[in-house]
Amino acid sequence: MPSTTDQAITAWASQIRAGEIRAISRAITAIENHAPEAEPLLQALFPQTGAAYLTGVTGAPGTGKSTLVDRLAAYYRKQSDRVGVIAVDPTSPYTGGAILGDRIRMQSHAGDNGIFIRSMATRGFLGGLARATAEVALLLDAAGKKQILIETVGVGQDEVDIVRLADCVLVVLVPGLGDDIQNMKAGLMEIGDIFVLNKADREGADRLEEQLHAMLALVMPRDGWHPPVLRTVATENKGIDALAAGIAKFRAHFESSSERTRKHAEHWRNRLLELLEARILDRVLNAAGGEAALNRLSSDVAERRKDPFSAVSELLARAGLK
Ligand SMILES: Nc1nc2c(ncn2[C@@H]2O[C@H](COP(=O)(O)OP(=O)(O)OP(=O)(O)O)[C@@H](O)[C@H]2O)c(=O)[nH]1
Ligand SMILES: [Mg+2]
Repeated sequence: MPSTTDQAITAWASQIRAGEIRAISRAITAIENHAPEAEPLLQALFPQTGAAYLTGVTGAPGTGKSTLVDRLAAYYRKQSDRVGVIAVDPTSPYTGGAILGDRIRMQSHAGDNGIFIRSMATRGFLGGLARATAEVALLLDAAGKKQILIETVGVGQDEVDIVRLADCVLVVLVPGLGDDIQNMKAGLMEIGDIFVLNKADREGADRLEEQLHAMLALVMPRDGWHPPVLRTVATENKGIDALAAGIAKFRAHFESSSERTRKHAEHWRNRLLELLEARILDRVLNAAGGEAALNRLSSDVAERRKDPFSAVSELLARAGLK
């Protein structure tokens, strides 16, 4: 893209702040592709961020996460909050279906400029999916979305990293599937701030709720917060108000606590380390002949002409870092 001058970035940033959908979409593509203009753009937008509340929605495939997100989004729109939705599609052979599913549901919000929905594929990401999701959340925050909902399938480390980003984490369970709660990732139990018992219209809801309470009794409350179990029937819009109230209660509980500040500082610490790593690598490899020096030193080490520690020192010295 040729238009990466300061002026172009400034103009682009103001379109994003105004909530212009095309400008936002273009920025997400830049973030996904790790394009060079993404960094100055986020830099320009950063001062306008920090007001959004991020809710992560995770759980096994097919538990009704998208339906819940859709209903919560509608709830927040009714409160006049602008909403951003990031659906991180699972790496599965059904990707077409998952994306299509989001599109179909999106239609219920068609024509509403106060909501922005984007699916991100989990395959082939440069620099990590968690990074891209964090940056897209920052972008939507700058675009004035006060509620940001992030849907992920709670399976891999990537998803857990994404969910860590959220201010409030909803873990979605359903009767039948979750009969054997012991099979549930122990990690999920620990990251859940609220447990959503969806498809409560199905048989086995009582049993699942009992099991959940038994398991939760063993989890230490964080800063006095005991994760509640809330029942929903997302398809019938049942329990959504109570769920939104639960999220608001959690938010109020932690608004004043040091936990939230600590969590944000930890997030930025990790991000700064990533950025630092990227910058240092960039300096070393982009210094004149850096790539060639790396190749030459690699052979030297492989053939025992040099030890790896002196080789790294040499690379750092070449870039003026030592
Ligand atoms: N009976 C019943 N069905 C539901 C409920 N909520 C969602 N469903 C149905 O469950 C199926 C899966 O719903 P989705 O919202 O796509 O689930 P998901 O967790 O987003 O699925 P993936 O993104 O593929 O992991 C759909 O057919 C929904 O209509 C509910 O409360 N009760
Ligand atoms: Mg889904």
